[in-house]
Amino acid sequence: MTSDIIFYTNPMSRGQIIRWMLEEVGAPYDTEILDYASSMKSEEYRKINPMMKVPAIVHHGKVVTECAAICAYLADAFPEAGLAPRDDEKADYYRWLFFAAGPLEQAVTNKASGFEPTAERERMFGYGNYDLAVSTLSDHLAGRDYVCGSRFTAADVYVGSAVMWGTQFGTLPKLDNFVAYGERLSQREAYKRGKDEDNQLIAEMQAAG
Ligand SMILES: N[C@@H](CCC(=O)N[C@@H](CS)C(=O)NCC(=O)O)C(=O)O
Repeated sequence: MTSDIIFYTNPMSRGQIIRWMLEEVGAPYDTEILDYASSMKSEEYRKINPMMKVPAIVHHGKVVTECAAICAYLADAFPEAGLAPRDDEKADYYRWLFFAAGPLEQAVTNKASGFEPTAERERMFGYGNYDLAVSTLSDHLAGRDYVCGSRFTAADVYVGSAVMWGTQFGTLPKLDNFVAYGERLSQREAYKRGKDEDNQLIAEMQAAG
């Protein structure tokens, strides 16, 4: 181990979000690649994440799991990167970070799994219905470059990943606001570095069979 951060991931996972965030932060990190069937289910890893899922980070001996939490944690832990919210950005930052991790993710994964609540049941689902959750985020992005307005923050790594992932895989509609936001974010050098690294790891894994 050569750095203060250990990053547990698989290149074909939500770990891509955290690699992007780590690249944005610019702090050195050691990567541990876990295999879905074996090392992710090992006793050793279960001590880090009892959910047996990636990603996770260990920083100064503390474990952080959940992509949205890791993004917010890293923004706070490395303030020099300027990705934590200013006071006037906190309302949007927390609101949309939690919106994407909760209601939006549930709306997307439920729909992709072929499940949608009946109109009578919508009130007990945090997202109400898929169309409402999607249009609510799209409307927020209208006329602004980033979640908090004109400045990129850690919230954009998480919300942006959800938007880019969803529009790419067809679980979110290619609305103009989503497409423009995704194009803006994908120009970032840290995003490209993270993507290149994960793509290279995927190619190596596939070559190794
Ligand atoms: N809520 C978690 C989701 C993590 C998650 O579901 N990761 C998937 C990969 S994208 C995983 O590790 N799946 C392995 C499994 O459940 O066996 C987060 O935001 O980090």
